[in-house]
Amino acid sequence: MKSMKKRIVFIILICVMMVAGCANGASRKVADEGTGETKEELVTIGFSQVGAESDWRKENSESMRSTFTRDKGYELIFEDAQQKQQNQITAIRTFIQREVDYIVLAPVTEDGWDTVLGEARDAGIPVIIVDRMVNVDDDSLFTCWVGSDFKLEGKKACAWLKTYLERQHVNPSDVKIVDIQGTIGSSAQIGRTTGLRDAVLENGWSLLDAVTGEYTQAKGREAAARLLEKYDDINVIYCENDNEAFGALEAIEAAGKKAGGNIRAGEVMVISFDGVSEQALDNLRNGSISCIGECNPLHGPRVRKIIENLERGETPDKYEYVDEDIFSGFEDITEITVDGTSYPVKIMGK
Ligand code: GZL
Repeated sequence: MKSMKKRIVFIILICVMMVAGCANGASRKVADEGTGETKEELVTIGFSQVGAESDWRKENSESMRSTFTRDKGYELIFEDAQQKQQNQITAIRTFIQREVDYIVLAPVTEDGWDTVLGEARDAGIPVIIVDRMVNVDDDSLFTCWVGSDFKLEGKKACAWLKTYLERQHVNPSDVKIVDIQGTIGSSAQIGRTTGLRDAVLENGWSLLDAVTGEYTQAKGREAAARLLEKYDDINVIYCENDNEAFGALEAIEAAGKKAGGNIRAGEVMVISFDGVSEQALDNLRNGSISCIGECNPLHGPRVRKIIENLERGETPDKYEYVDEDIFSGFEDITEITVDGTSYPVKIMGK
């Protein structure tokens, strides 16, 4: 009787565990090598993160950490590369040695990944690219990518700028722009820079100079100060993320100028990207930053959906683009058009 009772209890336990496991949407049931009994195993994810250079990055890291928790059936191994590609390559090799179930890579720049992604493929470990893109000869080196259309972000911000300048009757030949770029060679920098350069050519604006701010406030301030010293006719500073814009605002004030939209009165307009912090949204409300192209950092749930698909043996989309808005504090521009498509502008109330 006893053994029968034990067997019934055992079967009930397995059923409970399987139901609980399904509810989690992760963890795997595996046979214990010793006893042969079924046991739960967490899905292990090795995540190589760029660093902690910006508010966006911190939000992105938090999104990944709060999504891949043990109670949801995951073990997350988080490696911060401090913005160095070699650290990411080392982290990926460590993940391979630890035989993780998935590798998630947020690549600092686009080039230089073919060899290490080949090692991950040879080890049979799926690689999900998140945020920025990798530039590889063979796209079977990664399973899929999820992130932003950075060139569209740049186009939207420049479409807003064009609309604004026309409303203010500013002559295109009087528009003198400097570009504080992101990390050179990163997809976000390449896309936002290209969006600006195309708009400069299309609209007859002047792009006086471009200098990297490495997506940080300190470097953004240094770059803006140098440019304001070098050129006395700058009236638009295009910052490739909010932290650079915060630095540029400090430099504008230190140069005895005023940040704002009234270019004809000598104000310096600041354009930016991300829109993830209250500080950025407050700058929109007080007009010191005129427009922000949204860049959404909340990739944790998106990556989890991809992994759950893969766990079920399904094939995710190779490329998944995130829909994003554009923000401003100037109430009279409520939509912009890019390549024939209209996009609403989210007005940040005072
Ligand atoms: C964009 C992301 C960029 C952000 C910056 O998806 O890669 O890197 O715009 C961040 O804030 O540092």
